[in-house]
Amino acid sequence: MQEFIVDLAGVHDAEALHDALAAQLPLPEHYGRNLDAFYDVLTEFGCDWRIVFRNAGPAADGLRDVCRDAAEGTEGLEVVFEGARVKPAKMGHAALTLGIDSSTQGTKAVVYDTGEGRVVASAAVNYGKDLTEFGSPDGFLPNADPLVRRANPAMWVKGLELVLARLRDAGAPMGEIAAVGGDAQQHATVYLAADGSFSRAESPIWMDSSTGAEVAALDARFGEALRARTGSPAIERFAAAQVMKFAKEEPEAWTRTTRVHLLSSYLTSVLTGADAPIETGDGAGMNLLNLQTLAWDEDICEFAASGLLEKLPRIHKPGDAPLRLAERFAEYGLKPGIPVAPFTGDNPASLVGCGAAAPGRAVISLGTSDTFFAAMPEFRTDPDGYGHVFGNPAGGFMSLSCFKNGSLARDRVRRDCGADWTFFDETAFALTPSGNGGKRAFPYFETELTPKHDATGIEANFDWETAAPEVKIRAVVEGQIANMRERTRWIGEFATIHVTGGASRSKGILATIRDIFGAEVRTLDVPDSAAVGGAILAARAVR
Ligand code: XUL
Repeated sequence: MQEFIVDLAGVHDAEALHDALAAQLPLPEHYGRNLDAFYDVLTEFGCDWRIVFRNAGPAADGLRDVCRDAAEGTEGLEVVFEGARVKPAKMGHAALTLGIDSSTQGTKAVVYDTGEGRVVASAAVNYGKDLTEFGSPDGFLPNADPLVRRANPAMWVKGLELVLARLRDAGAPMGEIAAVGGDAQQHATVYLAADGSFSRAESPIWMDSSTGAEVAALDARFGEALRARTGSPAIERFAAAQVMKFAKEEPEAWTRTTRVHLLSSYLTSVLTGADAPIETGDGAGMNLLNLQTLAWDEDICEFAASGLLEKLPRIHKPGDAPLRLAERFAEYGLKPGIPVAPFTGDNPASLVGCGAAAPGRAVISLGTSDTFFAAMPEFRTDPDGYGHVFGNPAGGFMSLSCFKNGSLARDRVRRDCGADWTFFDETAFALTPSGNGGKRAFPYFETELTPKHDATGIEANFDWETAAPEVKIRAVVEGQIANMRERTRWIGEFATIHVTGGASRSKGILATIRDIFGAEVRTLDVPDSAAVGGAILAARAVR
């Protein structure tokens, strides 16, 4: 591996930025001196590069995004920005809040100026690159069984602490932060013993599909009632099935367990130094919460595992008194005692962060999972049983359909085709007609949720091996979006669709969404929409 240290001190505009890049990195002679060209260089030549950027200021904001996207899609490329980004805050700003997003592959934090509606400082931690001691390159522990996806819960605590340290060390105005909020990947469960230690060393995450037998048992016992009460039919990655499997397979550890948290409520507990409640938005993704009464469903709890009801946290209802930040976070410059809004799930937080908390706006988030969601004026479930109803942290409900083969699947196809991201995002679509002459393909590299499908690889209605790369790429993207269209009809029709997440940079994907949904497509200028949603929810906790 070749390592490059690139010093960006004194770089205040694009011209100086590209001068610094060209002077300190082995860029090709024809380097185009723009961020797209830099992205192409990284993805083409960077597979054994480690680049450390020092002293990156606001002029490098676009560079960070490009590097993050390139590193996500290029095996062997590592890019580090030392410290964290801090934009100068305007004088006289309204309250600052902190939003923390604990996602599948890392933790992000933003300091948000609620008066200006803008992020003034941010930091990120990538589990695969920054916390190598946890041996989880993609945010979960490698397992021979592709159905098993688990993570060491201590990694999430470390991610939280490191992201706060990075913000502090970069000079973010920690002492001025008035409240903290945030979110976590949905459905991960954390198990605690009476002394606060982990009674289950490996937490199942949303990608886990190893609970088929438990889902069948829940379905046989409750059938349609489960969907009517909890907003979803029995689902592999939801807490009811996860807990049931654990209690059955490790009865002693289950007996030692006194508390079952979602990752969101566990991180809230860490921040408050107390046993935190579950927020209803994320709590709705457990198959345990009755969404009409917002109380735990006693029958389902009892059926899932004996004693579960007593092991679940209390439920936080809108209007409940805010929680408070624990003393120990003074170490990061934060003021102990400031309000902490209970963390929600990443999708409910994105709904808020994208400005879609009021009904009428649909959001497609293209990330590790692709999700389609919208605020819901009234409680309604998916008749086909694939979609979910979660709580809307702003009040009421939200619908959500989740597709597990998202960005990682697209990247795999790109690499199989030997294509760079420009080819994948644009050229392939310029070379092929909309509709691809009827050629469609579906990527099943992970077991799929919507619709249920084993991890069988590519399924195409044409000869995949001999087809041209551009045909394969359009076939997969059109396959993904057409499937999304079919599976989300129950959510409603939308004249405008907002697209967020890393892959929203792709012109080809945006055009495909426009053509297949027959809707106007708008990209959101909110790169960290979940963390921003957490910060907005924190601001509400102050009022
Ligand atoms: C939603 C889901 C995923 C995770 C990703 O139900 O499982 O979108 O929340 O973090």
